[in-house]
Amino acid sequence: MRLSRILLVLALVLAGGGLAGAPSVAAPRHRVGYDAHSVTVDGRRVLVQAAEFHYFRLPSPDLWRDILEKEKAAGFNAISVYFDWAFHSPAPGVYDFTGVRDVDRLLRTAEQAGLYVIARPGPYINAETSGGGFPAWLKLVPGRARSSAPGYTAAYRDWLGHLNPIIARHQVTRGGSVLLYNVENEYAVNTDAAYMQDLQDVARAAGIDVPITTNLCCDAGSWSSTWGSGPGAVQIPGVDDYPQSFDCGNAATVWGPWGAGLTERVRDDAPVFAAEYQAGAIDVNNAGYDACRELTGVAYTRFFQKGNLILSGATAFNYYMGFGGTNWGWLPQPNDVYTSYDYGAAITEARQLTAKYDEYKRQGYFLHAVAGSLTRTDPATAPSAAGLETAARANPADGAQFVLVRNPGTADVTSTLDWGMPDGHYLLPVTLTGHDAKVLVGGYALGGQRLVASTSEILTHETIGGRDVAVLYGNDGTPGTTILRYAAAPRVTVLAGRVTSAFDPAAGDLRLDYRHTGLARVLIQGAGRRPLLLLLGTDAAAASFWRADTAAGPVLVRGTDLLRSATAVAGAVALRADTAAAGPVEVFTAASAVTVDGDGVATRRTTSGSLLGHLPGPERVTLPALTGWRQHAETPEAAPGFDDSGWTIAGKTTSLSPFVPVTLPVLFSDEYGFHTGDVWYRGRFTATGAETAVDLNAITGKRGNYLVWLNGRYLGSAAGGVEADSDAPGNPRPGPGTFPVPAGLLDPGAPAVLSVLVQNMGHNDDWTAEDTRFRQPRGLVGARLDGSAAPITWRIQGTAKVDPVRGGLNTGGLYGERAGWTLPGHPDRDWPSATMTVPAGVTWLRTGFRLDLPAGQDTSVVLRFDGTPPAGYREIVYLNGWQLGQYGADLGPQTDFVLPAGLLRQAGANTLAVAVIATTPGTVATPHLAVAGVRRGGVPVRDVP
Ligand code: IPT
Repeated sequence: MRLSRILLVLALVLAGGGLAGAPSVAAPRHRVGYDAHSVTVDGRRVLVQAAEFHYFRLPSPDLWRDILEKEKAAGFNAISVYFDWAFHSPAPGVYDFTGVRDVDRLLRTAEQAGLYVIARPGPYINAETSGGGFPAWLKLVPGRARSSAPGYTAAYRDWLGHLNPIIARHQVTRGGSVLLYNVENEYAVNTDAAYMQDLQDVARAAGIDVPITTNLCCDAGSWSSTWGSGPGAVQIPGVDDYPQSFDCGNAATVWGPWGAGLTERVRDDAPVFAAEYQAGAIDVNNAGYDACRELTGVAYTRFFQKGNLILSGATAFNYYMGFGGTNWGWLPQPNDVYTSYDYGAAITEARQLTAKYDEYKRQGYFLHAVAGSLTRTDPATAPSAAGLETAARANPADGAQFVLVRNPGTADVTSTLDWGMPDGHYLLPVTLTGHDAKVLVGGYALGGQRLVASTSEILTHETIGGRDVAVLYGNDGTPGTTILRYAAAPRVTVLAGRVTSAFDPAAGDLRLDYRHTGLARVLIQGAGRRPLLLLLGTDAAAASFWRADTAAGPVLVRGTDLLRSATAVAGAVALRADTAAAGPVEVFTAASAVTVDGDGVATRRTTSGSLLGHLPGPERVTLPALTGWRQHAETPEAAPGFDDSGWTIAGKTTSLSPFVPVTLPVLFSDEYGFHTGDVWYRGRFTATGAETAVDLNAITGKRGNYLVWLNGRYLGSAAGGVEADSDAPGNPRPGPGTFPVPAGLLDPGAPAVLSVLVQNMGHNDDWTAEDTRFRQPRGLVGARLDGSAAPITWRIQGTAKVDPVRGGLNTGGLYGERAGWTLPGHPDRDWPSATMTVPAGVTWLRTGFRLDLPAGQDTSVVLRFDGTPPAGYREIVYLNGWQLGQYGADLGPQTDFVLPAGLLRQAGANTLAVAVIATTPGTVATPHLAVAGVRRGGVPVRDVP
């Protein structure tokens, strides 16, 4: 390691707030177990509520904390994390776990946020990442991938040998937060039990002692009966389920085409685990991620996710994705995704919270509140309600009932719930809008109260300052009934809203009837129970609450746009919270004073016993215009005289790829160690003058193309071959291009040079565990001259060297990339002012801008192209050297490219570089900066070195 690198690593370690990897000495160790009903920690049942998060899709480690705090604030108690082998390993034996790859820091951040972790190290992860997480160099390792073949085994053992010790020291059993360890991913097609067993043996040998799980594809029977027992079987099998499909283009009408979304039980001795439950979608038909968010929106979230919990009895789930992030650099697998991996998730790529987030919070708080009962239930007799579907589960020990009521149709249904339970038999009016679902609770110990039944759903209940505070909710305008039991008539004071109450002394039932409008407040006192403040609101009112725990008990907060944490400090409660606008804040707390982000808040006590104050909003943000663009022509490789003597000779005649080259030599770029981004070829031959055309074949992956020059003359471009071409015997010549040779261009007997720029859009995944798919080559796979048999000798050039900070997936082999034109320090003062008019080939644009964004607030900035993406060229965008986006009509619908704080210097100078790759001459679009969201608060974000 060079000294500068050592110093850099040291700086990163110190910036991370501690010595990477040092186990925290005082951390308590815990026991993780499980039975047929749930996972347990120290014998206590845990309802695992996980959101999937990919650190490798958010290249700014301080922002990991932002997202994890947002997941926690929605009620999730866990994240599920893939570890992307390719992201850490640019070459065999080379592993990087520093900077944006510092997974030790990620796991520490999860611990600090109070989130369990489901660790998913693959080796295969799918996840729409290039190679499905396999580093492209694995294409050159003999032995079928995802099997116990020796070459593959040695490779993945090396990966896990680096990663497992980091995961191991962060296990719950050692005071960390890794709760489960997931081997492989949807190992559905191959059936190599020895491989599955070895992954587990390797993990155990590295000290992994938490339960091992795997995510089965689609339904429990998809591999073989040995999933339940026998070699390769895991302790807690999980099942993936995507009931809404990925048809974002038809979001308005799609409803469960891929099944009812019920997680199957795989083993009788393990809990039902929804290992990946759909919470968004990849945008396979370029509809845009807002359409994917609609496809998997609030109605879906209520109907399917609530339904699954009660119908399947799952007590562990992982919503895929909680936050999708960005396929920066050459991270994406080319067939299904583009730069954005927003996924239509509840938290957008620009880190903004959506209506779906509100729904997660309503469900997440509920599950948090009732977990003690809901983690040990059996199916129970369901109440009936005409026109509605019902199902129920009950806890045999405490008798609590959880009743699913859902409306399978699209029209509103008003019905009567005929509900028999230990506390009595009730007929209760219910109204459900189309496709809505509720989980109602009866016979339940709600804090110090007895909840007989309610047709409102529980958001949460807390014991705060010696009284219970419960928040119940229902759709705006619908009726609600809540029945509580008392030995004698309690004192009922309606503090706000219209609520009628009646006490039935025979049953001991206090019945409250109301309509859900705004937020009604009822104080119930006496009758031998501690006081209860009942807050009855609409869905929107429920979503306005935030909860957090402190050492002095929980707090509830209304009026902020996020509550990141709460701490009890000497009679006060210190909140970390975000606001989108100035406005009132209400805090339900035992404390007598409130601070927000360190500032005292003047408050007064309300009749509800809460503290009411006022919070400021964020400052207005103005972003600079992007001006002063400079332009530089590129593509010197097209010129016949270009010096390629330093390039690699491409002369191999054999390859490990099952793909048979159309012509020899083998020109597959991976064979020569060029795995990422654009690759140049230069072929030399002696002209005869009889050449009529150049015939090429190239495989780029979907959305790729290649550009061809002969003796410096641009001949045109063609689309590269795609994934399907690897296993189609009837299509032995993928990505064909025939380029007529212009008359007079070649002199008989003279040397001629063919220059070809081939885009490698990323590597196919290996979902089907077939080498044909994963080992499909990239680059030229055939080259012939029509009219001449003259041999062509080739040289190849790709990425010049791995960027020590940004990693092996950041840049490809464009001249500007090899020469550092992407980097902030590159001297571009001599570049002429941009005309924005470009010839076919590669042209670079650069500009700089300064930001001085207000401190103490979170400004999410995007680079925005106006109008629809253009045909004929694509733009690769680099911010301060980091490749953050690819824009163009044939790449997808994306027009906004997130510039994450940390990579974006929020106070200082920034450099934008854009590589324009044009297949035809034209005028290019220039982007501008735009704000995707502003909040007062946020987390401190330091510049990524
Ligand atoms: C499931 C994969 O396990 C996950 O990695 C990701 O690719 C997801 O799909 C789609 O985004 S596979 C399932 C859809 C069959």
